[in-house]
Formats: sequence, structure tokens, C-alpha cells
Amino acid sequence: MSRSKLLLYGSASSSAARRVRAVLIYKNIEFEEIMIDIAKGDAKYKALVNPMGMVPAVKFPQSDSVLFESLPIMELINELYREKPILPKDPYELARNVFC
Ligand SMILES: N[C@@H](CCC(=O)N[C@@H](CS)C(=O)NCC(=O)O)C(=O)O
Repeated sequence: MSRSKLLLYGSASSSAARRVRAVLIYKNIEFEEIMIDIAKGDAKYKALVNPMGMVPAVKFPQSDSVLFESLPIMELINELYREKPILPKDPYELARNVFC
């Protein structure tokens, strides 16, 4: 089912979700966030979104598939939404700025 906004599955305590959220806010991308209780575990989230139960996970408006792992999520966001790139073009500056 297609949607108009990017959907972020996050958690208040998740640093990995926080950095995806930060990129979305920096790039002024409209998104909806569903908070997952990772401490308690969320059986519905595990069954329907991420069998590992971890956040972040993202559904993009352009696709029905779900993507896990904050690094590839941020890279794809950067590719799909070209305004305000999060990484420098210069390879030396890029090497100094890559996420880890
Ligand atoms: N390498 C993953 C790490 C994701 C991760 O560790 N998420 C934690 C919160 S920061 C989590 O969901 N923990 C719940 C669990 O392990 O069940 C990423 O960068 O997205």
C-alpha cells in the first residue's frame, strides 16, 4: 500500500533511530513516526515489520518494502531526497565525515 509520507519505526531510547530522525529533520522531509517499545518487545512489530524487533525501520513512500539498519536507511534517504546532502562531495572531506 503506498503512502504519502515516509514512515519511521523508532523508539525514544534508540540512538540508531535518533540519527535517522535527525537526517529527516535536517532535510525537512515530512515523516510519520511509530514508537516501538523495544524494552518490552512488540510482537505485532516483529510479525509485520522487523522479525528481529529492532529499530529503526523505514517504509518509503516510493516503495512497499521495509528497510532496516540506520546506515543504509540514511544513505537511501540522501539519494532519494537530494536537497541538503548529508555528506560532502569531496572524497577527502567525505572520508572525514562518514558515519560509523
Ligand atoms: N545496526 C543497527 C542497530 C539497531 C539497534 O541496535 N537498535 C536497538 C536500539 S538503538 C534496538 O532496536 N534494540 C532492541 C532489541 O535489540 O531488541 C542500526 O544501525 O540500525
